[in-house]
Parts: sequence; structure tokens; C-alpha cells
Amino acid sequence: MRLSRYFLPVLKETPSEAQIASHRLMLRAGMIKQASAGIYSWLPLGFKVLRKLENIVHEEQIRAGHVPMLMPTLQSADLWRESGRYDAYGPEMLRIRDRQDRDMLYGPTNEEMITDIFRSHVNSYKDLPLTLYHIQWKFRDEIRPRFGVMRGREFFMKDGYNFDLTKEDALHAYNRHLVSYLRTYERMGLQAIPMRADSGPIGGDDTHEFLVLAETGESEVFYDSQITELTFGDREIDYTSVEECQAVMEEFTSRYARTDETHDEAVFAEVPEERRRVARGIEVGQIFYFGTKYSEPMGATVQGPDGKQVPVHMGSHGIGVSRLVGAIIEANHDDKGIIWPEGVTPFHVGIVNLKSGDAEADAACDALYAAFTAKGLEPLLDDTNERAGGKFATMDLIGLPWRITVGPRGLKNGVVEVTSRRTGESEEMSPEAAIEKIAGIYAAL
Ligand code: P5A
Repeated sequence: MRLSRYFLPVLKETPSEAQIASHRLMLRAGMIKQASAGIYSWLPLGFKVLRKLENIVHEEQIRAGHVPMLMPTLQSADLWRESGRYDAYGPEMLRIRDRQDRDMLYGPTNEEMITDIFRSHVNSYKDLPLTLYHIQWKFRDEIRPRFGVMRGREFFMKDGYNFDLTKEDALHAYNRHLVSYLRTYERMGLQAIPMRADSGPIGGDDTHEFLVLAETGESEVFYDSQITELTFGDREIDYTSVEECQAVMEEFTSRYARTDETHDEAVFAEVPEERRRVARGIEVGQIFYFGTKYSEPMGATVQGPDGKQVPVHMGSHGIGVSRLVGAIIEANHDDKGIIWPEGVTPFHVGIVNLKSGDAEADAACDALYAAFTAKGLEPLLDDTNERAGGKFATMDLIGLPWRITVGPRGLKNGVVEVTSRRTGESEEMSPEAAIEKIAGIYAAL
């Protein structure tokens, strides 16, 4: 993309309404614009990151054997009356009446709708196990929307639902999700710690939240510092194996890690003092096992091996995709701007032309642009007439991991400058070497 042809409305001033770094930086970098309280337009740069996260989530869900689909945002109130949640959900649910006077709602989650789909089409235990998911906008009329996309009213969520014959099978689905979520967050450059949590309006006994440690996080968390030494890394796992998924689950949940809702001071006191941590975290996902809470009242049954109809065991699993954009920035920024992890960056490399209009500099930039594009990478070329300082400030603000600076002086010696956004270190090399270096880094991801 050439910056002269793009839409990147960066702000020079720090918006006064933004209290935390990610909200400030998303506004300043032209990623989002508030439409009304807790509701945002995703401008091109923000939309690009959102799509990247969505793709990672899809890839990891499909790898785990889950089946993608898409349900609507608007739902009929009647379904929610069947589960008993239409009244129970309270003022966070946005209720709407259509022209036929039917009660509708903008879905805050989809347990009822997916249970209805399941009961309409699945009758036999032979069709199980089944996990369906979608990535769709949700609406919760939060009393205090704040921190930009972190606590929005409209937000983008991956929500998945497993259907199993037995409790044991459903617990395997729970563990499988835990494993696939660990992988998903690590690919985004985040360490998200599973913590025992409270199930709230979704219900059920077993639930873990995934928290990214950050000073600006809304949740207070208590954990054994040993847990931060664990990484999932690039291990291969057979998602169909009960033992393998359970082993990972036990590895990542055996140390003390809880949100304030489930914190137990007496149990925490058993952790050696030097390893006890009290901190704050951003909740980027949650998994639930709730058994037959929805299948029983809604009649989602299958015929078991013995011919008897039994309600299916279910769980649901959510990832806050739009919130993650903010969480990644909270964990990756400095006073100049965002520092994207390579796995989620909106463009792979920024090319700064120090002298747009200079024939040699223009040609060198065009050649770099073409070479990266040919390698399947997306460069952002600043071909505007802004002065060099302004171009660098914009690149630092939008946080592309790598920058190539091209100027007539360097070109006389056959070199361009390659700068890492994270370390700030620069190195001079030939344009060919710059392409090799940066393409190599992305190829290794
Ligand atoms: C699991 C999927 C559920 O809704 N039902 C379907 C279950 N879980 S949850 O924990 O309530 O939400 C899942 C994730 O969505 C994100 N999230 C939000 N993101 C931005 N703004 C909000 N107001 C908001 N509310 C929830 C969180 O990341 C949460 O973990």
C-alpha cells in the first residue's frame, strides 16, 4: 500500500477522552473512530489488525477440529424465553421490537440459538462429538463502556459451542479448547494465563478465564509466579487425544491462578511467599462447561447407544477478538507508539522515502515495494511529501515491526537503513540484503 493512496487519519494531539495507552494509540494511529459510546468504526488500519486476529482464531479453531459457521446478530426473544434467560439477563441485553411487534434482541451470546440449530438437525449420538463456532458482533449494553474497544458495547467475539454425549467427552472438549486458546494467544504475541473464574450469566461449574497481565487490566488477579514461566511453544498436539489435552490442561492450571471472584486467601497462602503475585489482567477469553443447562430446557437430546433419548452435554468458549487488539497494544507499546508483534502487524514493513520525487530514491522504493509484494508480504510505502521527521513519527506511532529508510545519500553507497521498531537499532545494508532479512523473519513465523 502506498500511503498517498491509503486512508490513515493519524492525530497529532492526544485525545483527552482516552485514559489508557491502547485507547489513546488506537485513536491517534487512525485505527478506530467512536460512533457512539462503546461503539466504534474500524478504520482501515484497525480493520486490518482485526482481520488478522480473526484469521488466527479461525486457523487455530479449524486445527482443533471445530467447524466454522455464521449466526445472525439479531435473535428472537422466544428462544431466550425457553432457556429462562430472557428475563434473567437484565439491562445488559439490548431489546428491540420489530414492526410486527415481535420481541427481538441483539445477541450478547449465542447459547440459545446454537442449541436450537442443534436440536433441529442432530438426533443421534453417532453425530457427536460436534463443536460449532462463529466470529460475530455481539452487543452488551455495558453500564460503563470504557477504554475504547476493551470494554465496548458492540464487540467482536469468537464463540464456540460443543455438543457431547457424556460429561467426560464434554470435559475433553473443555481441555481441547484450553489448549487451542493457549496456541491462539501465543501466535498473537501474548501470554494469556488460564485462571479459575466465576461463570456469571453463562452458568456452569467449570470455567477458566484467560488473562493477559497488564497494569491497566480491569480484573484483579492472584497467581503463583511460576505460571508465567510456562509457554506452549511450537509443540504438536493431537487434539483428538484425551490424554494429551488433559496433560496440557493440568500443566497450565495446576499452579494457583485466580481472578478476584474465586480468590481464596487460605489456599494462596500455601504458595511460597516469594512466588505470590497480586496484579491486574485483561480478560481475553473464557471457557465454560455447563452440562445440560441449555439442552435440558430446550429439548436438545440425542438417541444414545442404548436407544434412549438423553440431553447433550455442552460448553461454550469465547475469545474477545476486538478486545484483543487493545490488549496487544497494552502489552506492546512505548512512548512513541505501538510496537506490533510480527504475527499480527497490519503491514509487514514500512518503507520511508526520505526524498519523494527524487528519481533514484523513488525507483529504489518502488523496487523494494515490488520485491516484498512478490514475496507475499505487505509493505506500506510512505511516498508522501511530509518531512522526514513526520514520516518517522508516523511509522513509530503505527508500530510496524520493521522500517526501511531510503535516501539519496545511502543509495550512493548502495545501502538502505533497516530499523527494528522494538529495539530501535538500525543497520545499513544493500536493498537485497534488507529484503532477505525481513522476508526471512516472517517466513520463520
Ligand atoms: C462463551 C462464548 C461468553 O459469552 N458465551 C459464548 C460465552 N463468555 S464471556 O466471557 O462473557 O465473553 C467472552 C469474551 O468476550 C470478551 N468480552 C468483551 N470484549 C469487549 N467488550 C465487552 N464488553 C466484552 N464482554 C466480553 C471477553 O474477552 C470475554 O472473555
